[in-house]
Amino acid sequence: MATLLRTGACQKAASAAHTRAFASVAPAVSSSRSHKVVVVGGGTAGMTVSHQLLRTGKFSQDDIAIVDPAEWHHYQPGWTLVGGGLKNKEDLRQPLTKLVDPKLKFYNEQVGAFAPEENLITLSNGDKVNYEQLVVAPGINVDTSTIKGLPEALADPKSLVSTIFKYDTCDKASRNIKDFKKGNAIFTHPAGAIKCAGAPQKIMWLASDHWQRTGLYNYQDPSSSPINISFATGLPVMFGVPKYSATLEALRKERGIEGLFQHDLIEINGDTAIFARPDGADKVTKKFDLLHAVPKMGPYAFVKNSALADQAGYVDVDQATLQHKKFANVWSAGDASSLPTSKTAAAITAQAPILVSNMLRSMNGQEVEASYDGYTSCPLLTEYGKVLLAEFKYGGVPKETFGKLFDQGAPQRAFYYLKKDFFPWVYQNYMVKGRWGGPKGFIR
Ligand code: UQ1
Repeated sequence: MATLLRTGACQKAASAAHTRAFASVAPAVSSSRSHKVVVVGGGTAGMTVSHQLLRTGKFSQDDIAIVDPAEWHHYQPGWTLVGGGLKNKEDLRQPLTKLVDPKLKFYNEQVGAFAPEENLITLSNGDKVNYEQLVVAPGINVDTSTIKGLPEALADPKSLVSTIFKYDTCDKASRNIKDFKKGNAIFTHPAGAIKCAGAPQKIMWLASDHWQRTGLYNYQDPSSSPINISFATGLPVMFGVPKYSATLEALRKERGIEGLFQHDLIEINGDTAIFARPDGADKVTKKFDLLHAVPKMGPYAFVKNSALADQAGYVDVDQATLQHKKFANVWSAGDASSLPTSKTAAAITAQAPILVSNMLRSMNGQEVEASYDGYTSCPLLTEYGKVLLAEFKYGGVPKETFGKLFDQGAPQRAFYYLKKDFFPWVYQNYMVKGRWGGPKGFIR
């Protein structure tokens, strides 16, 4: 598809040159690479924002441009379901060229650099693209090389090392869990910011449930089971929100899972996992037979090294308006933003409409509104058939959609079907098209 589009563009350029040759007029210089809005990133945030902007009806053909070098758009929240053997990974991706509305200009290219003082970006092919408004939403880098030995272990088809945080290995996680009959299984969660902070343990809850159902693990008497399970997390607690953390900590104990808190995986060496401890304490080594590892994550270099970044390297936006703190025509949402909330697709359901509304207000000379409260959500699979639907805002304060109907502090069967069936469906059919507002429902 990308090739087709490029061919189309070339043909247009060729016929324009032909016309000019006849009229013997000097060619105009790149006048078309100028847009009202440029959106960097064709992931969840970039696609949702672009299509919501388009659906306001205030933009014409090519007024809005999307920049992304990727061939595929992935539904990443589904990779946990792949790891749990509940979905095929191929069903959770679509060619980006197919998803981008034809009214949008699509640059299938990487960003080289930002020049916010000049209202332009440079693509890695050297082209300059001008904008009136810029949305920066390229996501974060899930960098497997942040753990020594991890890239090699993941690439080895025979190793029982996997991660659901990568398309390439999310199905390996499922195979490893099914093939595993005996030994130490370690599931890790790194120190530092990651996307979907619940996923590292979702895969563990599913694995323990699977092993329990197949007679390889006994919740009541784990020490007599052929499999031992440990959760090694860089954090001091199971989850950042006290209400849900209490439930998850109780569940960990109920299932006899060892909790290794403030253990941050830094290296894999054969069948040994090496963990850093806080405050200069000695490293801890553990033998494993199965390892589910979660890499550290961080901003991409082209964001981190730009004038748009805060100290940590994220796009420095106001936490309530999503407007950049220095450049009033720059906006951000999603994983690349500095918004101090948990990085999820659910968060983008709340962020995107606020970004869109504030950008339009700003273009009309109106004041922006401080309306984002940090809403985010993490549907935590705790077993095959149950999900704990954590929903919260800034400060780790619960903000629950179904609190009147269900106890959201406990895993529920209905939420399992939301996570497994409804969210993937509504995402592919409505959210990427700008027509899903999360807890607020469908948009027009
Ligand atoms: C949501 O809208 C959404 O988007 C499709 C998700 O998918 C990743 C979610 O996980 C959640 C929790 C929401 C929020 C919507 C409701 C109805 C709670």
